[in-house]
Amino acid sequence: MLDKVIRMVRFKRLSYRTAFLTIIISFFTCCYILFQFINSNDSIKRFDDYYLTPADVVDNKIEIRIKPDLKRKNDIVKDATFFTICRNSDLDGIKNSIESLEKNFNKNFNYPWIFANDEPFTNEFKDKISQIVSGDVTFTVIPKEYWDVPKFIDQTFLKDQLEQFEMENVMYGGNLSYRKMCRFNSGFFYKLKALSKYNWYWRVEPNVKYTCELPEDPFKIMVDENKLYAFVLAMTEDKRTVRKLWATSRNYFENLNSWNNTIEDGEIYQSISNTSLGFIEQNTDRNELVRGEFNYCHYWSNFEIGNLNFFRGSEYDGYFQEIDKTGNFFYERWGDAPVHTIAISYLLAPDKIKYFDNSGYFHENIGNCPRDKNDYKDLHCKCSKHREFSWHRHSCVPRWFKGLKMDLPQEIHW
Ligand SMILES: Nc1nc2c(ncn2[C@@H]2O[C@H](COP(=O)(O)OP(=O)(O)O)[C@@H](O)[C@H]2O)c(=O)[nH]1
Ligand SMILES: [Mg+2]
Repeated sequence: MLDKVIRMVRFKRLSYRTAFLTIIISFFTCCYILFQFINSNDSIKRFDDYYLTPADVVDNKIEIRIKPDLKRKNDIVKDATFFTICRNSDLDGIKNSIESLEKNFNKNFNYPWIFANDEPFTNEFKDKISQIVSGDVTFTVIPKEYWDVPKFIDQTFLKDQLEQFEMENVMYGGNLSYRKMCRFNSGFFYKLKALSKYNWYWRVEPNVKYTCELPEDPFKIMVDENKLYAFVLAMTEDKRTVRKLWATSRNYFENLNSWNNTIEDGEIYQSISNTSLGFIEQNTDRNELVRGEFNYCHYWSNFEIGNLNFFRGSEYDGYFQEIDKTGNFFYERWGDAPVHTIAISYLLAPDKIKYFDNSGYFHENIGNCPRDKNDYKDLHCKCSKHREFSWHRHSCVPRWFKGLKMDLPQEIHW
């Protein structure tokens, strides 16, 4: 009898131990399954990593969030990306831009997106953006060497200039960070490590709208048509911000070995082949190309699709480095749009430049809205035709067609 009791107690102890072990194992198994489930739902993997750090910069922290299960089309352009520079405070504005671009284009193509900022993006920014982009996303901090006021700048003169520009009511006249941004977009964005494996960028700013469907892939169009730069809108720059830009730029380009132009300033001339100077040297009133006269027209750079290797090349980058030495990105307020435009006009023939019509693209209230009612309907546009700017009298788009001898769109009689 005693024997029987002892055996029962032993057996029960064994059962308690087994039960205890079973509960522990089940608990950890459940945790593991739950973890896997949450992760698969999120489908975003996170890499906090310092990588590809070049020797000359110290703080280009890059974070990439990959969508591992993404199945992309075969005929996309592999080395193309959206590119945005913005601040943490631009979160709502950039969300609007992303949502309209994803809805009207990228949901079918899943191109990646690179975000750059002069200070680290907050977790809130990164998390919210990762949720609404359909492709992989990279966040990078702009190295100080690409952003800060360089040592050769005369701080006292700069302060006076900011006050002077402010007094003259120049837009962003007294704003130092705007100048840093314009200088970065002129001479540094294409050097970012986060962009190093790409050859094509499509610039997107906060608070822009894509109001029509884009059925065709603009990156693919660029590659197939052998283009290097694309624009949607063009207008004239405030002369006060680029007082010395034209003379400085001409001096650089016309001293390049390859440049041998014999036309005198003030002469009316035919387009010089291999340039698209006809766009910016065209006289505004008479529609003639007048040597040496800058009409202040520029491709509006808040939208641009460009070939990064063009910008990385020695002709463009050499140009930037030369004009940067004047300090006039700071003392004046040289914008990246006229800087890009002047370089493109000197370095690219008209057939390398693409004008995207019927894109439905809007920056704030100015944009391009299809004029033809069938296009408007077929592309499911939601833009106001009254705000269509391309053929407005202040637009430089007509001058681009005229100056570069391009065929006007069918319905336009200019
Ligand atoms: N990170 C960062 N981005 C900036 C700064 N200033 C402007 N930007 C970005 O630069 C681009 C142009 O600026 P925006 O204010 O839209 O200029 P506007 O279009 O000329 O009126 C936008 O993508 C802005 O988000 C800045 O100080 N820091
Ligand atoms: Mg803007």
